[in-house]
Amino acid sequence: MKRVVTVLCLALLSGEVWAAQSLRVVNAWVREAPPSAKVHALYMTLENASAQPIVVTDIKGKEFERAELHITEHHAGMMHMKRLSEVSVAAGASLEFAPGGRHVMLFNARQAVHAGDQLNFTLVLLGGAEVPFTAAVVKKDAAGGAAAKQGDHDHGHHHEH
Ligand SMILES: [Cu+2]
Repeated sequence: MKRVVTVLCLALLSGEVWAAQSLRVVNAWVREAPPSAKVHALYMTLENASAQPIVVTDIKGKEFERAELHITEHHAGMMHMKRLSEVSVAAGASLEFAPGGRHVMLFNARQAVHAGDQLNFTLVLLGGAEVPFTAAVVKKDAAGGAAAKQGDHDHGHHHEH
Protein backbone atom coordinates (compact mmCIF):
# COMPACT_ATOMS: atom_id res chain seq x y z
CA MET A 1 0.00 0.00 0.00
CA LYS A 2 2.77 2.38 0.93
CA ARG A 3 4.45 1.69 -2.36
CA VAL A 4 1.29 2.53 -4.31
CA VAL A 5 1.04 5.85 -2.49
CA THR A 6 4.66 6.65 -3.29
CA VAL A 7 4.15 5.93 -6.96
CA LEU A 8 1.04 8.11 -7.02
CA CYS A 9 2.93 10.97 -5.39
CA LEU A 10 5.71 10.74 -7.95
CA ALA A 11 3.15 10.80 -10.74
CA LEU A 12 1.52 13.88 -9.23
CA LEU A 13 4.84 15.63 -8.82
CA SER A 14 5.85 15.13 -12.42
CA GLY A 15 2.36 16.25 -13.41
CA GLU A 16 2.82 19.46 -11.49
CA VAL A 17 6.10 20.31 -13.14
CA TRP A 18 4.72 19.55 -16.54
CA ALA A 19 1.65 21.73 -15.95
CA ALA A 20 3.73 24.64 -14.68
CA GLN A 21 5.92 24.42 -17.78
CA SER A 22 2.92 24.32 -20.10
CA LEU A 23 1.11 27.36 -18.76
CA ARG A 24 2.12 30.76 -20.08
CA VAL A 25 0.94 34.13 -18.79
CA VAL A 26 0.83 36.79 -21.51
CA ASN A 27 -0.23 40.45 -21.61
CA ALA A 28 -0.50 40.74 -17.85
CA TRP A 29 -1.34 44.24 -16.67
CA VAL A 30 -2.63 46.00 -13.60
CA ARG A 31 -4.82 49.04 -13.97
CA GLU A 32 -3.39 52.10 -12.29
CA ALA A 33 -5.77 53.35 -9.57
CA PRO A 34 -5.91 56.54 -7.51
CA PRO A 35 -3.37 56.52 -4.65
CA SER A 36 -6.18 56.07 -2.10
CA ALA A 37 -7.52 52.92 -3.79
CA LYS A 38 -7.79 49.84 -1.58
CA VAL A 39 -8.10 47.47 -4.53
CA HIS A 40 -6.49 47.02 -7.91
CA ALA A 41 -7.40 44.71 -10.79
CA LEU A 42 -5.03 42.45 -12.71
CA TYR A 43 -5.81 41.24 -16.23
CA MET A 44 -3.97 38.66 -18.32
CA THR A 45 -4.28 35.80 -20.76
CA LEU A 46 -3.42 32.26 -19.72
CA GLU A 47 -2.20 29.98 -22.50
CA ASN A 48 -2.17 26.22 -22.06
CA ALA A 49 0.24 24.64 -24.53
CA SER A 50 -0.41 21.11 -23.28
CA ALA A 51 -2.92 18.41 -24.24
CA GLN A 52 -4.57 18.43 -20.83
CA PRO A 53 -6.52 21.03 -18.89
CA ILE A 54 -4.58 23.06 -16.33
CA VAL A 55 -6.33 24.25 -13.19
CA VAL A 56 -5.29 27.41 -11.36
CA THR A 57 -6.38 27.38 -7.72
CA ASP A 58 -4.78 30.52 -6.31
CA ILE A 59 -2.72 33.59 -7.04
CA LYS A 60 -0.29 35.52 -4.89
CA GLY A 61 0.94 39.06 -5.37
CA LYS A 62 4.18 40.06 -3.71
CA GLU A 63 3.18 43.73 -3.54
CA PHE A 64 -0.31 43.08 -2.16
CA GLU A 65 -1.72 41.69 1.06
CA ARG A 66 -4.18 39.45 -0.75
CA ALA A 67 -5.16 38.44 -4.27
CA GLU A 68 -8.32 36.62 -5.40
CA LEU A 69 -9.60 35.17 -8.66
CA HIS A 70 -12.85 36.97 -9.51
CA ILE A 71 -15.47 37.14 -12.22
CA THR A 72 -17.87 39.99 -12.92
CA GLU A 73 -21.35 38.82 -13.79
CA HIS A 74 -24.43 40.66 -14.94
CA HIS A 75 -27.82 39.66 -13.54
CA ALA A 76 -30.93 41.67 -14.35
CA GLY A 77 -28.94 44.80 -15.02
CA MET A 78 -26.89 44.46 -11.84
CA MET A 79 -23.17 43.86 -11.77
CA HIS A 80 -21.81 41.35 -9.28
CA MET A 81 -18.33 40.19 -8.51
CA LYS A 82 -17.93 36.58 -7.52
CA ARG A 83 -14.85 34.90 -6.15
CA LEU A 84 -13.74 31.85 -8.13
CA SER A 85 -12.23 28.95 -6.21
CA GLU A 86 -10.37 27.92 -9.36
CA VAL A 87 -10.15 28.48 -13.09
CA SER A 88 -9.46 25.80 -15.67
CA VAL A 89 -7.61 26.44 -18.90
CA ALA A 90 -8.67 23.87 -21.50
CA ALA A 91 -6.10 21.82 -23.39
CA GLY A 92 -4.42 23.84 -26.12
CA ALA A 93 -6.61 26.84 -25.34
CA SER A 94 -6.27 30.23 -23.75
CA LEU A 95 -8.34 31.91 -21.07
CA GLU A 96 -8.71 35.65 -20.91
CA PHE A 97 -8.92 37.85 -17.85
CA ALA A 98 -10.27 41.16 -19.17
CA PRO A 99 -12.22 44.18 -17.92
CA GLY A 100 -15.88 43.27 -17.41
CA GLY A 101 -15.15 39.57 -16.95
CA ARG A 102 -12.56 37.49 -15.18
CA HIS A 103 -9.99 39.44 -13.21
CA VAL A 104 -7.69 39.15 -10.26
CA MET A 105 -8.68 41.42 -7.41
CA LEU A 106 -5.70 42.80 -5.53
CA PHE A 107 -6.24 44.02 -1.98
CA ASN A 108 -4.19 46.54 -0.01
CA ALA A 109 -1.06 47.39 -1.95
CA ARG A 110 1.94 47.41 0.37
CA GLN A 111 3.19 50.57 -1.33
CA ALA A 112 1.97 53.03 -3.94
CA VAL A 113 1.49 51.51 -7.39
CA HIS A 114 2.33 53.69 -10.39
CA ALA A 115 2.02 53.29 -14.15
CA GLY A 116 5.19 51.70 -15.45
CA ASP A 117 5.84 49.63 -12.33
CA GLN A 118 6.47 45.91 -12.75
CA LEU A 119 4.67 43.82 -10.13
CA ASN A 120 5.41 40.23 -9.16
CA PHE A 121 2.77 37.51 -9.09
CA THR A 122 2.64 33.74 -8.76
CA LEU A 123 -0.09 31.45 -10.03
CA VAL A 124 -0.67 28.36 -7.91
CA LEU A 125 -1.79 25.30 -9.87
CA LEU A 126 -3.78 22.31 -8.70
CA GLY A 127 -1.22 20.14 -6.92
CA GLY A 128 0.85 23.08 -5.77
CA ALA A 129 3.15 23.91 -8.68
CA GLU A 130 3.76 27.63 -9.11
CA VAL A 131 4.06 29.85 -12.18
CA PRO A 132 5.72 33.21 -11.48
CA PHE A 133 5.13 36.18 -13.77
CA THR A 134 5.29 39.96 -13.80
CA ALA A 135 2.61 42.47 -14.76
CA ALA A 136 3.07 46.07 -15.82
CA VAL A 137 0.97 48.80 -14.25
CA VAL A 138 -0.88 50.63 -17.02
CA LYS A 139 -2.95 53.79 -16.96
CA LYS A 140 -6.27 53.26 -18.78
CA ASP A 141 -9.36 55.42 -18.61
CA ALA A 142 -12.61 53.62 -19.39
CA ALA A 143 -13.36 49.97 -18.76
CA GLY A 144 -11.88 48.10 -21.64
CA GLY A 145 -9.86 50.78 -23.37
CA ALA A 146 -8.57 48.09 -25.66
CA ALA A 147 -6.52 50.44 -27.81
CA ALA A 148 -4.98 52.27 -24.89
CA LYS A 149 -1.30 51.60 -24.44
CA GLN A 150 1.17 52.65 -21.87
CA GLY A 151 1.87 56.34 -22.42
CA ASP A 152 -1.28 57.05 -24.41
CA HIS A 153 -2.78 59.16 -21.68
CA ASP A 154 0.15 61.21 -20.49
CA HIS A 155 -1.52 64.49 -21.32
CA GLY A 156 -3.27 65.80 -18.26
CA HIS A 157 -5.73 63.10 -17.26
CA HIS A 158 -4.11 62.64 -13.89
CA HIS A 159 -6.27 61.69 -10.98
CA GLU A 160 -4.43 63.35 -8.17
CA HIS A 161 -7.06 62.96 -5.47
CU1 LIG B 1 -13.22 41.68 -8.22
